[in-house]
Amino acid sequence: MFDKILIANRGEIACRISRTCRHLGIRTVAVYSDPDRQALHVQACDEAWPIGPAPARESYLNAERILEVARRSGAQAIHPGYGFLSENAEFAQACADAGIVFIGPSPEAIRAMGSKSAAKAIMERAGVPLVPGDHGEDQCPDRLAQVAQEIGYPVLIKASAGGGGKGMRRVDHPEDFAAALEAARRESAAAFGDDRVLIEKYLIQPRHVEVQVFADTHGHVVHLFERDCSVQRRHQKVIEEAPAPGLDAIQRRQLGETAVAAARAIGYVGAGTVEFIMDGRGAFYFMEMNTRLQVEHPVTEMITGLDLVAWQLQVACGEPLPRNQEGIGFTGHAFEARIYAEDADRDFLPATGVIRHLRTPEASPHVRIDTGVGEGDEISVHYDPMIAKLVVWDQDRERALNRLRRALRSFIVVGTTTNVDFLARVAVHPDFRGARIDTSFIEAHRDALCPRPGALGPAPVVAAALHELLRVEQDSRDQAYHSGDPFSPWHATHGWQLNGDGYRALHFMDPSRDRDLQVEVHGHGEEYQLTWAGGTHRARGELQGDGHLHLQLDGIHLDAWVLEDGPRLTVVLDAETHTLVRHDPLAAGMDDEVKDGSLVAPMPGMVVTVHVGPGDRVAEGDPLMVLEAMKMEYVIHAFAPGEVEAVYYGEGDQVAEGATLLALHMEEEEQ
Ligand code: MV4
Repeated sequence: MFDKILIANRGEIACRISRTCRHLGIRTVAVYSDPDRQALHVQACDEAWPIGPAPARESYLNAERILEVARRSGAQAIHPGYGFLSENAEFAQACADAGIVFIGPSPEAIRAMGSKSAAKAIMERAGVPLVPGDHGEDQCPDRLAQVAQEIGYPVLIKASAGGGGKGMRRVDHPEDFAAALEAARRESAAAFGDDRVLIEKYLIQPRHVEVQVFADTHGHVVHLFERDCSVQRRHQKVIEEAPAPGLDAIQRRQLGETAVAAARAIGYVGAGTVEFIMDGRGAFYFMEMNTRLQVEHPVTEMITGLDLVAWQLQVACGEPLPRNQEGIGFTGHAFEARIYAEDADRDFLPATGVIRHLRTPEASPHVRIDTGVGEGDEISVHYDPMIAKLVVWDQDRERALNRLRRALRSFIVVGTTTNVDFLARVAVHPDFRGARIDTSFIEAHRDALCPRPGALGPAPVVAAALHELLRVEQDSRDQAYHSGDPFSPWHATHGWQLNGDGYRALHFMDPSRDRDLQVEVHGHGEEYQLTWAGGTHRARGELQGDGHLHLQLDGIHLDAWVLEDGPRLTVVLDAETHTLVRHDPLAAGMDDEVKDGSLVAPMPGMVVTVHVGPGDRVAEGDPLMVLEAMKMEYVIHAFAPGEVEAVYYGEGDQVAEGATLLALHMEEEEQ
């Protein structure tokens, strides 16, 4: 077994790999970019080496620097994790050339699976079922149109060098085929430098079911059952589960054996994932093979009880697989929810920020949290905005899903926007609970999963008000205790006044509803009476130091979390997160975020397309500019009809959140 391994990654996967290495007594070398100097993965490893500035292409993708660190630190192997260099055949080759073991498949296997059409041709020869279609040997438009006719519409035109949904076009009618083919070719050439395409029968609302496979250097190949990853958004997995619901033993065995055949077909070594799409009848077809450990591997580990990173290290050492197929079973059901810094209510815009508070559910044999960030860490634009993976297991799907819901309720992040509420809404959705899932799930249930904020109920307002009132009481008690005159009436906080019943006013803003809340407080000993537009309510509570608030609202006992981040109060109640902002009348006038007539960047990113120039007339909703951040694109639209006065950034420019991008002279309102 290795003595020392360099982990060429960051965040949760780097922490996760270091855990297994520690269990196996293997020393670990971390690499870090400048902003990651204090990161958890650096603290988790035995030594840590700087590899460059923040941008990934100058740090975690800096193959030469990483190899140099491996040589100088004496690491015998490099584990790439996922993403970054994990599927880079040149890097795998460079490791081999440097006599350093690359924990993963051979460069040849990575290359073979890198081209969609080449992979499909190999799989076809191995008898792996493919979606009816053509793999693009002959790129003649007439030939491709004939293939589309033969397989029947709707068809899908896919870029051979594409992946992750990029360069795909659905065509429903023959008369649209030629134009769609041209457009798909142009897009593919622009995105991948290769305009070859393949044509397939379009499967309506398929499921994404993938099989974990493992192969060693002695010819043994096994599968570790399947995962269902159908709940995706823009080809980004959101919640994964194992095993796939609704499969019978025969389907499960067929899937596993087919995936093993696929791995054998390319002489695969190491951990791999064979991805299939499955139609409503349960027929499944090879989609692609990933030659790395997947983000969602923990759900497989939870149902099999196996450590897949340990297997990777053993295989890379030339050891045989620890189990044969008969020795691999599974029990129960597991889910993984990916907790991201993103705003589900703003089309999943990536969010950034510093994590002020991070509260996670208690870990147990049922609940596992893989994370690479802690309080004080920044979620930046440079890397994937993943905060953590919440993984749960129980004896069956129903119980596991209930655990997921409970765990999401006590997963609290303050300091950046997260998708936790969105995940909780997926977990409670009746179709998800009923395992009525496919790749269209999120779009099909968008309104339920990303509801417009409803009316703000009394509980979050009462929780915020009690937090303020109890904090004032606590501070006054502290002051009285430390003052020379603890019983002075100046320390009283119950609002009593000489003539009449004292009362105070609390002023909050509710930014998601653009509302002001004036709460009138009548304090009577332990109990308060709170009045605002939401009515009058009796309230009392006990505030713990960590923000946990046990409250009684009109006699009903509730538990809430109220966490402060400057003037912002994050109130978490019954799996819903509310942000209220304490209004400080002394604070300088809040500048409007959007200066009239100008459009600001909603997030940091890079300008990829500018559609307009000064003098152009635009209608409301016209696309003006496209920004890219975290591998996704966001269109900036005209918020009103008018004329473009100025464009302040061009294609390729980096912009900070809040940067003014364009100035728009709005048409005068009709009188
Ligand atoms: C398909 C398909 C329907 N029919 N192929 C999306 C990206 C890549 N993984 C392949 N994808 C698809 N290929 C045929 N012939 C539907 C998808 C698809 C999809 C597949 C898996 C997971 C999520 C998806 C979301 C949209 C479309």
